[in-house]
Amino acid sequence: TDADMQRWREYGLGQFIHWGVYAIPGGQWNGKTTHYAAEWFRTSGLITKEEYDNLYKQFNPAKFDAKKWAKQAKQMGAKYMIFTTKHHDGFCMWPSKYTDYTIANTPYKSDIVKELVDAYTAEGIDVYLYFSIIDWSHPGYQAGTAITNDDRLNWAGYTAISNEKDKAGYETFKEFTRNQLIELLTNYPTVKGLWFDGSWDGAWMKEAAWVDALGTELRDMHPGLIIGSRFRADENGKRHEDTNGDLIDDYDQRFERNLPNSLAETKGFDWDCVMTIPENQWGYHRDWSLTYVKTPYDLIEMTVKANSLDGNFVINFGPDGDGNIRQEETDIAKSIGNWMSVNGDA
Ligand code: FUL
Repeated sequence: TDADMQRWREYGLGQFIHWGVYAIPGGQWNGKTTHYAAEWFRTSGLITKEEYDNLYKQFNPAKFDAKKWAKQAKQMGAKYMIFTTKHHDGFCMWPSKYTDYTIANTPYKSDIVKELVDAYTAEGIDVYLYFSIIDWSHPGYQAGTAITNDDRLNWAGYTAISNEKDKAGYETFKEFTRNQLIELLTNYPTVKGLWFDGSWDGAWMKEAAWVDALGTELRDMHPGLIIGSRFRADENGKRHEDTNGDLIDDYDQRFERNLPNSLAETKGFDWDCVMTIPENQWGYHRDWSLTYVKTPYDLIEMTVKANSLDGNFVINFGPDGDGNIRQEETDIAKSIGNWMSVNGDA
């Protein structure tokens, strides 16, 4: 609704958190390091699928303290937080009843999504759920694909649904996705919105009408729900531009790590820009010396730029497998908070 979008427009600064089983290897396995994004570790070639798919049996973040994270985010000046409920690997940080590949079957057992929703809400920070359409763990999803360790960047490999068996598999995947989204909104009724990812998946793009209907269904069950533009993509990956004002999208996720330079470029859309601290690493990577690590000044400058062009800026954190936010991120959060407390509208 207008009131919800108005609230969204006034956030200014947000926090993203990428956390999942990929935090256990942290980009390294058997003495080898991947330079590619640590949250894509299942496809790094350094680990077999079997090894990766068993990692969750070790997930037991003893240091995880949702309240501590929420306090830190509050001090930083974040007004909203986006959390990875499920990344591309398909591992669910909540106890989904539609798959066994969830937090409930780890030694940790507790519902991490609930802990975070409660802790951030208590600090007055709005919570949004990141949800990946791509799900490498679902048999129906993979029916139409052939994801090997070699074709990790072959997007086309995600799209080919060439026979009836694949089609039937994809139908079960669509139903699974719908069930999980309904489950999330049912379990966490205070969340404000959904931040989607992976809609570049070719089969999903062909489902625009079904996706629109699902968007309407989700909005009907959760009044005021805000949905990011990556929920839907047409076959060219274009969204707002070609829908003639008939939008199911509330805001545009197009400017990921790529800030616009003028109001003309934003075309009046509501938008946010999500940003990593090191280059190209969203999940925890053990070795930050591999890339340039943004300074607090870099991030504040980007926040100012985004806000001046009517967008929100969202800084990503990647906690480790034990549930620690690394010292560098803690220090950056503190510096940004210092600036925000003087110059932000906190
Ligand atoms: C991308 C993903 O592939 C990355 O891993 C990350 O989640 C980023 C925010 O979106 O599409």
